Amino acid sequence: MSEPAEPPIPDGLLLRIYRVAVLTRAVDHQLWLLSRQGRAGFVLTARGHEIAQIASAAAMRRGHDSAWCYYRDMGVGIALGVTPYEILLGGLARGADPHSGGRQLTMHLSSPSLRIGSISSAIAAHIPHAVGAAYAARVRGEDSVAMCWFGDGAASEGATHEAMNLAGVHRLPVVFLCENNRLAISVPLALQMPVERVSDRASAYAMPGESVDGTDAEAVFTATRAAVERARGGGGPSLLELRVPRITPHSSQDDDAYRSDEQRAAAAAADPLPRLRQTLIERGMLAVDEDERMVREAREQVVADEDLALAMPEPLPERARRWLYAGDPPQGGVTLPARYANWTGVFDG
Ligand SMILES: Cc1ncc(C[n+]2csc(CCOP(=O)(O)OP(=O)(O)O)c2C)c(N)n1
Ligand SMILES: [Mg+2]
Repeated sequence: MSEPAEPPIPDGLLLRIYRVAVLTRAVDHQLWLLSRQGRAGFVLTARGHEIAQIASAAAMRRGHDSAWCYYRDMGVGIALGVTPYEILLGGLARGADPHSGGRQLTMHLSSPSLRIGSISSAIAAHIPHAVGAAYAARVRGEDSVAMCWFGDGAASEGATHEAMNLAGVHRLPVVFLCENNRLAISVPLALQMPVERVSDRASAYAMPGESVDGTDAEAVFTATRAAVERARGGGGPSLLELRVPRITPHSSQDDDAYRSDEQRAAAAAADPLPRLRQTLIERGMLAVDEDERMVREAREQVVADEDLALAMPEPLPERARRWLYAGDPPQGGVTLPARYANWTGVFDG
């Protein structure tokens, strides 16, 4: 019997992924400028990881499945509906930042309404949380899937193995997505693990493992969709490795001196955005002038958001200890600029 045919990629999805990637890149660019101006304190961005993040997030059910991200997952956040304005409020440490009230580093999202779990600065700490969410879905009889993104460095942490082991034992509905850029700050992959592929580890937890080119939007979406469907249908967890370049230094506080010029150039040459742009142009899904307009509009949108965010007050000192304990309600909701009235990220047809 032949394998059932893979369902086609929904119409227009690649273009929506690209649009969100362009916007993510515009936020990324602006945050680096703000850090160089001394306005944003500590900046970590997604450059090079965007397509892997957005195309995988596009395979989940927004607001139904839960998302467990790490600090580099700006593309996941924007794909799920976090606005650039909110990311800038956080990056500029403004009191109105809905995710942490301006008391966290950039990209430490936390959104109950979007079902995005609180991002942890301690790497891999969120991986057991994702497995807990999957267990909770099982107990409650829900068909939601827990999506968990992390880096290759996080894959070397003990919590990762414990979490994957538990997910494998109970066949929980969780998809593990390792964004493998082969660096943990300055430590190369070969000093973190004795295997070449993070996905090789899947068999130890009795789950399918697949290594995917994380710069290929179609490959990422298709592999993630299969893993999400497997999880939702009771088939248990999966481990996907998304191979990506890290185009920037680890953070704004890092001089990247541990890489050679050739290594940095190779990372820049693997940029997934020009690749997807070229695919869309070749298939007649995007015209060059439309692309230029999209890039310009994204920049304008982000600069306008930056102006608004800069005008917002810093957090009140007397709120410094708030939100630390249960029963301490979050600061009031953020007022979004009108342009975000119908904003739903990559799911916006
Ligand atoms: C438990 C813990 N150990 C060390 C650190 C310091 N640290 C911050 S990011 C990072 C590297 C993580 O690398 P990886 O998981 O590959 O993610 P990437 O930044 O490459 O996307 C380290 C070691 C930390 N935050 N938490
Ligand atoms: Mg890494």
